[in-house]
Amino acid sequence: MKPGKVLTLLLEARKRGRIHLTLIDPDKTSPEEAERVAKVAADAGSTAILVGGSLGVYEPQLSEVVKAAKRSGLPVILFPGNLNELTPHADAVLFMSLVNSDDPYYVSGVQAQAAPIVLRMGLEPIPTAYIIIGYGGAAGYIGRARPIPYERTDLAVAYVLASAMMGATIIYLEAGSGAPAPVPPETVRAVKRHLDMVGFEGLVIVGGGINTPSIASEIVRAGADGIVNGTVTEKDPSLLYQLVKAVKDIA
Ligand code: 1GP
Repeated sequence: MKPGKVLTLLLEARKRGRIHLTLIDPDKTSPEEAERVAKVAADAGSTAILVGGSLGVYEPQLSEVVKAAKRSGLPVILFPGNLNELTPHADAVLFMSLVNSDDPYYVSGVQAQAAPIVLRMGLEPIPTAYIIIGYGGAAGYIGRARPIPYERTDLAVAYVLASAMMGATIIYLEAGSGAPAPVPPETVRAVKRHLDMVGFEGLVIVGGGINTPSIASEIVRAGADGIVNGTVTEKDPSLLYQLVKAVKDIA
């Protein structure tokens, strides 16, 4: 599949530096709040807005949040927890397979349900492998993941390599929203080293529990192309300034 507009934009942004993604959960954020947060994100230098959540999202509210976030001028990418999280108002969708789920529904079942809808909506699908490590949070629980233990870098590498070999363009390493510990930097380092061996040309994005500039910078130094911030965005969007800076300061 030829890279679409939004994926191209992310890949181009990566050539200039690291990527920062601001996550807005429509279950916890009103459209007014989403507009405010997205504007702060744009001003802080975040690369794009992700919109999605694991629970409580329904389409009319999702569409309003997406439309509001788009007023920031940043691309808005859906980060769906299920079939109910699609709207034609977004610019693209992380078309994800939860690779280490024990339930085939989350690996390829919901994708078959979603594909014709994504096509009809004219949404750009960004092929994404979603791999849950450690804590897992709501995404891990709902998605029936068998989270890879934090210390089992070898298992993370195996899932990542398989994802690259199956054609993922984004590999999203997820510790779970609000994770007490993020994906370990050594895992990110090992993942990156192995992806280089197979000539992976996509992006490694890391999320979950990256709550401080020093953790963000450590993860990016380990080789992540970008990070995602959800919880801190909900608590205090002004923290995005330091987080984006920490990410972009790394060459
Ligand atoms: C969750 O990776 C994202 O899916 C972000 O996690 O809420 O912990 O920032 P946090």
